[in-house]
Amino acid sequence: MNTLETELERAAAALRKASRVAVLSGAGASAESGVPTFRASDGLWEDHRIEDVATPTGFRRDPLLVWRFYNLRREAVAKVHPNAGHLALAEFERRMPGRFTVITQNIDGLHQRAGSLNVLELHGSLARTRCTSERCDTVEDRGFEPLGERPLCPHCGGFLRPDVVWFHEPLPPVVWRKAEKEAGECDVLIVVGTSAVVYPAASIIPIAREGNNAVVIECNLTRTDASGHADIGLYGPSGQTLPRILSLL
Ligand code: BJW
Repeated sequence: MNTLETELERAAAALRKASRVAVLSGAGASAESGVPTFRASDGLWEDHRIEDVATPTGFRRDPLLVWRFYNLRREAVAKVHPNAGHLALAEFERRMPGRFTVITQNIDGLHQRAGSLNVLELHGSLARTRCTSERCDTVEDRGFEPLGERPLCPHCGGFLRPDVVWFHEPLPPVVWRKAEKEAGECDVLIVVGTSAVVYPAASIIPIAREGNNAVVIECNLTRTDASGHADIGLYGPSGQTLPRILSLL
């Protein structure tokens, strides 16, 4: 088994040679900012049933409960800041503009707040609302202003929902097509802070391998479902490992 030092050197060598780099990030990328992950023992799915708060059926059944869940998360995210891992990824992009893409499952906007420009949000955004009335369907960025228990559309009075992707819902098609393209064309894929159990997001990893035979670098606290596809494993907090790769470039 290689040491962390060796793996960092190998990651830096792969990145030095790369012409296109993509990142697949998950909740662990924001953990050091104080945003809870989903599947940890103290994670969001410990206290909430997925079917209640993260499915269209749950929302139809009890929209107040779902809005309470998302409003609490909106308030919490408004108070946190990007961590050293987010900042390192933004710096990578500055060093290879137009050739670096962050494909994120996160809805917290922290990559963008760290300065990343080319960000594809697979699962939507905590800041945005979407009108559930088919005739309206307006999507708006409401930032982190308080939204109330059952917010209504300012344009048509219809019920609003968070503009996020719940289980059994399709990913936004344009975003997904761009993500597939970036993954298929990259020569390095950095997989940061995801358990890689949720699809189709997790299929970005085989897409990158099969597309351009990308070198896959996993940055996580532990091995995951992605580890079998990874060429390089950087096991430790991504707020530490990502800046260390940067310092070797
Ligand atoms: C650190 C760290 C540190 C900690 N440093 N690391 C194919 C196979 C099997 C199932 C399916 C399939 N295709 C579809 C499915 C069904 C389903 C699915 O995937 N189910 C599986 C769970 C079995 N997928 C869907 O339903 C998707 N839709 C779909 O497929 O639609 C098809 C369709 C087509 C046409 C019409 C209709 C439908 C949608 C999935 C949506 C997922 N949504 C959520 C909620 C989003 C909104 C919100 O945030 O509230 O997305 S669920 C939740 O999981 C959230 C996350 O983005 C996602 C992934 O979680 P993530 O980020 O990996 O977090 P964790 O907690 O799991 O992991 C954290 C990791 O960080 C851990 O590994 C830690 O070790 C690590 N970590 N600290 C580095 N400091």
